[in-house]
Amino acid sequence: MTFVQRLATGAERIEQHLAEMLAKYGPQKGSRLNAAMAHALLGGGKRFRPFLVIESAALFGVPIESALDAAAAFECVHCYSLAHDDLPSMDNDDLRRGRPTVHKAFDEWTAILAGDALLTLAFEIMASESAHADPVVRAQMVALLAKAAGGRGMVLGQMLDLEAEKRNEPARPSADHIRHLQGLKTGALIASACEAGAVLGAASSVQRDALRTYGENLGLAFQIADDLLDAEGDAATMGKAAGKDAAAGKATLVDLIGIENARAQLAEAVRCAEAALAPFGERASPLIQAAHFAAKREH
Ligand code: GRG
Repeated sequence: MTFVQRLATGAERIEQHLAEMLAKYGPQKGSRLNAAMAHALLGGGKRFRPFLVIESAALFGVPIESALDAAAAFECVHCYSLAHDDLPSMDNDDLRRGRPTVHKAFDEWTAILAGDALLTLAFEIMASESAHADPVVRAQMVALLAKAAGGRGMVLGQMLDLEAEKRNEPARPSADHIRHLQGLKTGALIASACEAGAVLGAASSVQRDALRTYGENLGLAFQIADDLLDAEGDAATMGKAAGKDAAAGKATLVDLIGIENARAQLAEAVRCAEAALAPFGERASPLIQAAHFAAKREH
């Protein structure tokens, strides 16, 4: 099975589980809130973060069935963040995953509430007995997800990003500042998804740190690849259709360090991601392929 097939097979499985979780813990079927949450959560997306939870856990012999709840919880947080990121007051996007964004398909207040409900759904799933038999492990997973998503993680990254875009603060962002905000906005959830697999698998602290290091470098590669795609798209169209960040007047890492340096940093991030997995040998092959996949970002 190729990596893309493996990712797609996992995505089908997670899609089914997400639908089950929404039916089990979500608002009444047929209600407007349920429909908006389903719109945000189901029918699209690579399901990359769930894949990372499942494959990281598999390194420690955890079967996919035992990792599905944790994987779904990460995807709920991701989908909430996309629904809110797309709002008129944030990125103001009309399309997501080839379909109207939640506020376009419904309205703004429904999109806000659907996002809120997806965020809390994530924690209900993670705290449920089926997420892990041991309540201590469940509490660790809840804490890991909260830290990644919250005011010292993804939300802070979004805050710094919007401060840069809408308030021009800082006036001259450094490459380090951009890396820091991207590490929080995109990287925190990706790195924690990898670490969550280790927690599910009762990994040693050394193994857990290795998965975290892998995930941090993977997140970095994911984001640099996205910036490069944006920049190379601009170059290819000679500025006729500027990438979203450029159009928003946002400085990207590529603006500050140039395409060649960004490519070099991307290669280095993939190399560090691979190196972190060396102790796991051949078994880490799906995760190594995931790093190369993220670095391509043609998807
Ligand atoms: C609103 C609190 C809050 C946070 C927003 C949405 C977000 C945090 C970050 C994503 C911003 C963004 C568009 C970054 C570019 C790369 C990226 C993370 C794309 C979306 O993730 P994918 O490619 O999407 O995994 P799918 O649809 O496959 O799930």
